[in-house]
Amino acid sequence: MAEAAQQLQLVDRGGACDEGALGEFCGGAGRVGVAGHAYAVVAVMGPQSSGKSTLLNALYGTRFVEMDAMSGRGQTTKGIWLAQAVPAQAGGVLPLVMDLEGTDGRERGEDDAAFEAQSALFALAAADVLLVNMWTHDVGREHGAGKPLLRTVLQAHTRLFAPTKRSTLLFVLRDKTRTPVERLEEILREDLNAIWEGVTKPDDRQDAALADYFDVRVAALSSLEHAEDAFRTDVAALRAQVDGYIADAAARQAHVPGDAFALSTKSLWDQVAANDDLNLPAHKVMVATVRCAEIASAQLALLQADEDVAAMVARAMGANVPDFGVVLSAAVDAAQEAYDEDAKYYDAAVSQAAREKLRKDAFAAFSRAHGAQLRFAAAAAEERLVEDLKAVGEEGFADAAAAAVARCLETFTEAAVAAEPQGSGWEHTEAYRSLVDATKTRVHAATEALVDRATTDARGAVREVLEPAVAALLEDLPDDLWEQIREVVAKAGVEASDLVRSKIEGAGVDAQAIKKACAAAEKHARDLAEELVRRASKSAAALMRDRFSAGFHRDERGLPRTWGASDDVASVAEAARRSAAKALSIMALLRLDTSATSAESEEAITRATSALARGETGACSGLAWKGVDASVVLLQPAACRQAWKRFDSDAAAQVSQALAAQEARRSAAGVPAWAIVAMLVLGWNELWALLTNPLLLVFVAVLAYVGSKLWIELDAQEKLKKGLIPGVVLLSCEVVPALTRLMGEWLRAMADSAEAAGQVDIAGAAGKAKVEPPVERHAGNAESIATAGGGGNSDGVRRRTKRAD
Ligand SMILES: Nc1nc2c(ncn2[C@@H]2O[C@H](COP(=O)(O)OP(=O)(O)O)[C@@H](O)[C@H]2O)c(=O)[nH]1
Ligand SMILES: [Mg+2]
Repeated sequence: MAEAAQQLQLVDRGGACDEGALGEFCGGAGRVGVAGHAYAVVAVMGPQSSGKSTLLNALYGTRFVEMDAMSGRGQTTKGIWLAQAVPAQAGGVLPLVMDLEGTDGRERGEDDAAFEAQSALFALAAADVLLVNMWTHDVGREHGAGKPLLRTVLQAHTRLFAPTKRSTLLFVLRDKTRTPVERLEEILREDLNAIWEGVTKPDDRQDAALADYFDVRVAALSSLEHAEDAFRTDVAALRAQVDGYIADAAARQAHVPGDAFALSTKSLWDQVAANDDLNLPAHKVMVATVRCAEIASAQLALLQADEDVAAMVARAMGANVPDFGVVLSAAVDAAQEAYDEDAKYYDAAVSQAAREKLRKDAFAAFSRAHGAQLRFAAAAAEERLVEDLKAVGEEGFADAAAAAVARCLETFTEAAVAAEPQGSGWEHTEAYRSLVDATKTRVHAATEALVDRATTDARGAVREVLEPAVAALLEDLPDDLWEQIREVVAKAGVEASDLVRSKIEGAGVDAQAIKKACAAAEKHARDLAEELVRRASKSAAALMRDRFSAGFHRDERGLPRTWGASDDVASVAEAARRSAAKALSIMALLRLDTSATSAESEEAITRATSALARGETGACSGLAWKGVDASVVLLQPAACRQAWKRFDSDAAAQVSQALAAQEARRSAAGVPAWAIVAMLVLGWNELWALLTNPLLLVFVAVLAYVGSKLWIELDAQEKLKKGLIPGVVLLSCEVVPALTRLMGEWLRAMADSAEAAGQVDIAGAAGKAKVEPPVERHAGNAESIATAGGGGNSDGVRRRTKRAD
């Protein structure tokens, strides 16, 4: 066995163990670090210079330092040495050989006894096969190096608390004698048993036999010095024997896996050096725990560094990845498998725990991506719901919406489950709950949209019906306007409500919502009417004007009026103004609800508008109508006054025009043409006499003027229409008073003009004004009516009425 072997000073003489060097020793291809359980530790202990190093070197081809035979005996191996030997056959169990500083060293002091005990304990704990190297002649001798050595071994053993492994104690008797090995073995066993009896044992193991813990074997070697060939032959046989033991040990997997050898060995020595009792099972668990965790974290790091996985996770952060769960699960499974491969030699319970932790940690490392996947899944499901809801019609909306929601949740659940590999510990309850809330909101919104559509349609229908109806009523402005508007509004409201109901009832909208939508449609009819009326109230003046015109320019039968000379323009105008005032009172307040106004407030409004008609503006001087809610006021007093003013100036102009037309008619009414012709034919002589006599001419002219005035004053043409005789009778009765009146007026006029001599005659612009009294002129002046206000105006009309009478 001359192959080279790597070796290392595991523990130096100072008792220090270099972990780094040990790690290096174990690492690399073909080293113990990758050997799994296919290695075994063979340690040797024995008296100083008993040929231990020589034996190991011979057995394993190691190069432990031997004492030079020529320079005499002395300590050569310092501390504890470790070498990796070459297996007996390729792929065989790897022997790790440990050479210990010998016992009974004469060159070491008291402290060395402690070191010896520690190294014995260490060797016992670490080795699968412990070679005890003795001189054959020491066997059975009381004072040789044999007994203390045995005691050391067995005492060390008592410090191994409840060891579970059976070690092989192989006694190698050097420089064998003629005494048969069997005999030597017998003596050795006797000695061992005697020492074992004296060893203090744990309470629960008082009856334990030596054989329970050790496989005791004995081998004897020829002397290297005296029979080298025989020595080599014996060594070869011994090697084969030891190879058998270490193969058994490896098969039993009695020690930690090779990758934990450094950790375990270093930890063992540290405990031994600290003089702690060794608990090998606990030590094994510790080593397994550390190593399994290391293996797991190495696999986790590999998983996270995996480019495919990283790319998939990056995609998963930005979009829905359908095979997220599958890919991740496969990756984690692979990591776990790799872990299993590395951790298979370790304590099963420890390994399993670390395995589960690896799975959990692995998934935890991707939990953000999982969260993103859940969000994407929820968003996609919600998007689908929105599309589905859009496609749902009014009929059976509720059922279709419920089905769409179910589909949405199902889609999400499927995606969520797919993104949740077994053992990930991931779940989607929270996301599901949020999605349920979101679906509720979506369905609610869709229902509202449906109701909105129905309401909008109903509104359109209401407007179509209501607008022309109300407009027509406002145009007519009947006295029972409000009653009629209320009727129209109620009808339109019911129609709208029916329309809404018919549209959403089949949708499965709840009764409460239907009721609300119907009420809204009805309210809309009312609001629309209010809007129309409010808008109309802004042109109250125009409404009054129309109403005035209707009364003033048309008679009771609705025919256009022509103003005859005897028509009472003033009283017709007054009646029309009263009617206009009534229109104003109608338009002043909103009476869509019967309870909107009280009898008192109605009366107050009527009083105020009537007063306006009479030309009294004081009744409309307040800021607001007393006892009337502001919400039902269309025209406050000031607005009424203003509207009335605007109307009044228009009305006055109309009255003025009518008066002017009447006046014109009076002027145009002269002697009929036939009379003139008759006069010309019949009275030619008289005419000639008249033309030739100036006095007679003046008299006739005056008579003609007076006659024409009387003709007009008496409205002779009209009276003659009743028949010649009755007409003449009527005229004859009125001639004298009319003449008297005319004479009076002329005289008064003459007196006034004498008084105002030198003053500018305002009425002078009109030639006919010279014969009209100033009062009449004033009343007939449209401009003055318009600017003088209601009082002056009505006064003028009254005076004119008097005159007409
Ligand atoms: N008589 C005899 N001497 C040996 C034998 N093996 C080794 N030696 C000698 O014993 C001395 C000490 O050997 P060494 O291996 O250094 O002993 P260690 O201190 O126990 O490691 C050396 O000089 C060896 O030549 C042997 O089998 N018989
Ligand atoms: Mg040595």
